[in-house]
Amino acid sequence: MTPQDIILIGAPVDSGKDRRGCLMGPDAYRTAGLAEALMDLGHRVSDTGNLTPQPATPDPALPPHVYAPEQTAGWTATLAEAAQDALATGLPVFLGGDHSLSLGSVAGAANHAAATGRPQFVLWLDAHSDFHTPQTTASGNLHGTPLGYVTGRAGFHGFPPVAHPVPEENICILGLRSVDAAEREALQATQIRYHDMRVIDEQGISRPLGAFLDHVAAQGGALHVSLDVDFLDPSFAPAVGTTVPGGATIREAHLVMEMICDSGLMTSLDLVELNPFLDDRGRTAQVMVDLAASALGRRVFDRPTMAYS
Ligand code: Z70
Ligand code: MN
Ligand code: MN
Ligand code: MN
Repeated sequence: MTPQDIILIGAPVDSGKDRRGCLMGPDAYRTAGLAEALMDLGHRVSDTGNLTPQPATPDPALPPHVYAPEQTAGWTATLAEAAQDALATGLPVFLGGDHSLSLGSVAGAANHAAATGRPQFVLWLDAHSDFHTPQTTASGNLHGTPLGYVTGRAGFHGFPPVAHPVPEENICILGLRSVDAAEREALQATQIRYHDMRVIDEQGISRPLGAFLDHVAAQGGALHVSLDVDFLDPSFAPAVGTTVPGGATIREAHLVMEMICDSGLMTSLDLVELNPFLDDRGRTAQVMVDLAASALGRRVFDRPTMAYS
């Protein structure tokens, strides 16, 4: 692929759930050689280091069981700004950090897209739908809410207002196998394209993904990709707090990344939920680095670009 200006942004967000360790994620990606892998592909790579969250105050309108909302609200403001700034000069890769970082990264990407007159699209690769609001979450863990936030669902008291909500029909979720009842009900009332593991088993992963990429291309969209470690099967990506068996294989995940690369549509990327404290000799960090490299041009052989659907 043509060389890109890739901006690595350390986002050691650990406030989206009460199990700690994702704060070590950015350094695990650095240790696993992410920058070097992308430079080997011919890209120009810079690393901004790790961000720190803005101060924020708790909002009494939030349900009391919501965990560490002021930290996540502060991160959201910081990351939205960072995303918008970075997109002006390159392709940001957010080194998480738990999935609550995507409240900010996606909101900021949508702001940039709106400023440049392009529609924003989001590909969500995850075992979970992360479509809760602070009102519907039973766990109180805000890493289960980013898609609720960026689509403009109500109830995010004390969080930055979402200037440019991502339209439901611009979102595709792949890999679902753990969806709470409240999320399922809410999701089914939306235009979001959601595909569980059954669909992937029956149709293959390239069919729903290819249809979505063709749709993004037809609309001239900007594509944010959010890769949760738990999209992958825990047998080879064990470094995650919420392991859900039956996830994507290495081969499926690489195919997804290669198709994203071939589409030429990806404008920003999150790598989230890596908990290095739970890893096995760095193997999950290494898998995530390899997947990012596939999304950004690593190939066994080149193939002609084609439409998928
Ligand atoms: C559950 C909740 C979740 C990620 C776990 C799980 C949410 N739906 N999200 N891991 N990335 O607690 O709301
Ligand atoms: Mn997630
Ligand atoms: Mn998940
Ligand atoms: Mn998780």
